[in-house]
Amino acid sequence: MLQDIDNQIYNLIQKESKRQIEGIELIASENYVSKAVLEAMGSILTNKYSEGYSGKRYYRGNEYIDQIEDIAIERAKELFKVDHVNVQPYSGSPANFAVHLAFLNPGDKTMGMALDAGGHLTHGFKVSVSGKYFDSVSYGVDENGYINYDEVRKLALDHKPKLIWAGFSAYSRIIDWKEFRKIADEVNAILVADIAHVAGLIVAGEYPSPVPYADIVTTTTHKTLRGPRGAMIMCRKPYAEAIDKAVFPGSQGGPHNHTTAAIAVALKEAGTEEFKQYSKQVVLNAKKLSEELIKKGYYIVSGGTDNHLMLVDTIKSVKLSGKEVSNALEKANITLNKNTVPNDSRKPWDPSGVRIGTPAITSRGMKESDMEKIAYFINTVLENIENNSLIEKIKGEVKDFTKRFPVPGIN
Ligand code: DSN
Repeated sequence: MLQDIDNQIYNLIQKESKRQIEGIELIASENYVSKAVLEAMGSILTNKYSEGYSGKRYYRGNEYIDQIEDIAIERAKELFKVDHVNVQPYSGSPANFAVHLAFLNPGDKTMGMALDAGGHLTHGFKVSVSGKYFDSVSYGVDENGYINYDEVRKLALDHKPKLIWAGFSAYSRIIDWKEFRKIADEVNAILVADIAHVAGLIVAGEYPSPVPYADIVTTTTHKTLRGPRGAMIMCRKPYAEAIDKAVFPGSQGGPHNHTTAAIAVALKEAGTEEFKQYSKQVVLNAKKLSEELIKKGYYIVSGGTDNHLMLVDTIKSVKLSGKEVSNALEKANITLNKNTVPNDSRKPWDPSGVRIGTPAITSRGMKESDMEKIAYFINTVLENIENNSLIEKIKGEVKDFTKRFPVPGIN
């Protein structure tokens, strides 16, 4: 047993488990997986090498791995209604890199949402390979925090990118996938939708699907989809070969078969009525939490949310940076991440806001009335940021509060 062989690591896992139980997890990209997903993830499938694809492997002994990968692919095809799925990307960033590799040569143009507007590093940010090896152009959001499709169109027409990315890490509104399709057609670009954040909501019908409009759809599997840390690339048939080649051998080696099996399990769970209800509640909770924070005088970018997350401009709200806010809340067992806000004058390491998400707390069974309590905890800590004994008292209240909500996969 791990406890006997490596007590040091065992103890740290126990401590992390306690931290997950006793805290309020508001990081918008995190979630708690089921025991079934954990079991597949921690299985002997990690022992096997399987470079290649089902029926076309470079190593022998892949009879069962092929079946597992086929099941994961079929489940994803059915849930997302797509022609082709690659379930091998190790995570979101390698998946997005593979898309660039599939269609662009170094120096070619790629276009995505700016990081400070809510986009992702891998959509062309200058320190990522997507911005270093490719010529990247970024679009932002308007003064109300919404994507301005006229600006996107103008940039596309001016720069003629080969790839246009639609998708985000910190945008709380609905994306007009159809409008992106029109823009991509006007400049003959390939449209890539990155649905990492909202994949689970899409499956449950709580967020519009880009599948009718996008050529390629990438997603991680561990956020609202509530699976293991991994990713998938879905695409229309004509792009399938280029995508598969870009993943293997283009940018990866052997697939992580234990992850593939856990993705298959998560996709099965995502097809259930329980998951639909869960996803509905994720959005209801996010709306309620943003309303409660607004009532307390907080400034939410774009004035609210249509999905599972919101961005709070903490400088405007409480005259504290995102770093100060996230550090203070952590002392009270409330975890979230500092985040840039649109047109941020501060740097990502110490930006003007924080991002808040409801997928993890909803997996613990929290409902709208619990959002009132969470807004109260957040506000009390931030109004008393110098008062360590009060923050310690709130930490105690947070621990008591979380006892009512078991963590899937743990207790
Ligand atoms: N780190 C993920 C997030 O928090 O949104 C994206 O890569």
